[in-house]
Amino acid sequence: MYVKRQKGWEIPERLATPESVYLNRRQILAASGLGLAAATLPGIASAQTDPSADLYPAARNSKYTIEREVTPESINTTYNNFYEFGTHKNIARAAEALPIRPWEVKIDGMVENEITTDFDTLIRKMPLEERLYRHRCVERWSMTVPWTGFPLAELVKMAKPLGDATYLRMETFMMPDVATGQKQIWYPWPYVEGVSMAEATNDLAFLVTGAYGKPVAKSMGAPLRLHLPWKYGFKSIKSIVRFTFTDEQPVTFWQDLAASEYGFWANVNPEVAHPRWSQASERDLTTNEQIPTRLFNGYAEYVADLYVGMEDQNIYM
Ligand SMILES: Nc1nc2c(c(=O)[nH]1)N[C@H]1C(S)=C(S)[C@@H](COP(=O)(O)O)O[C@H]1N2
Ligand SMILES: [Mo]
Repeated sequence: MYVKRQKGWEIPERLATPESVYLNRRQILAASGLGLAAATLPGIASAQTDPSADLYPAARNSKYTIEREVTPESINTTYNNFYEFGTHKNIARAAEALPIRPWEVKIDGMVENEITTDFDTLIRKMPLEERLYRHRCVERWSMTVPWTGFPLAELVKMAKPLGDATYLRMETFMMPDVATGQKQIWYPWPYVEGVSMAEATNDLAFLVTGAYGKPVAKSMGAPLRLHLPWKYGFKSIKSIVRFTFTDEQPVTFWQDLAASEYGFWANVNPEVAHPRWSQASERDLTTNEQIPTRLFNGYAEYVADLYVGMEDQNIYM
């Protein structure tokens, strides 16, 4: 029996996934003293193996509520770019092999104190919230995602960067035996991304730990990935293990591969074409409709002022 229990900040019923219904059921079972019995049921037992599961769902931040429909979870978890597991979209099964516990996160470079922390210790220090964000891939498709996570600015605050630090470099795991894409040595592994300090501390820059009201799926970058909704999707690095504060602009994975096609800034702009295709429109995977692309993916009011005076720097590529 499924008892309906909804607070204002929860995902509306029409958007609720089977899994979030399931999670509610698990919480009800636990509350009624049936937790032990529940643990013997397959599926429920595996939900309990994620040590951060009790942190979800987090309250939604209504500031970022948007007009588009949330993309069904089944699309978001199975249509992915995650080159570590293959150069096609169908990597979800392969990504299940990624061991996400224990997960060590290193914060180093130009900081007061270098920190190595366990992911579960880190997440419990951070203010989790849910945000609905648009995601625009450079390949001209888009989704709308109910992320859970915390502002990247909170991690910066914890790291106490030195005054000279002007960029934040981020790095994905390196495990070629598990992520066999990393055996393709012509790619510059590990995946690297970077942002300026002004970008890192902008309100919109979000470190994701969850989606759809529970820990984020491995295919989407568990246990910790970035989301920068005003930039092309490749900037939103998955499964991060290292944050390095530096005074040098990092060379990113895609820049290293093809600097003339994928730049450092990569801000969404419908009027600046990719060298091989127009960026004027995108396919919304929720509706399968072709829709116009917006400047900064619709987030200009939050970020346009970050780039004033930088027009000579290819900020839209
Ligand atoms: N480590 C890593 N991060 C990555 C990628 C990748 O291949 N490896 N692909 C990027 C690209 S191109 C996109 S569009 C998004 C896709 O995120 P999603 O699969 O959750 O939609 O992840 C980005 N982060
Ligand atoms: Mo992408």
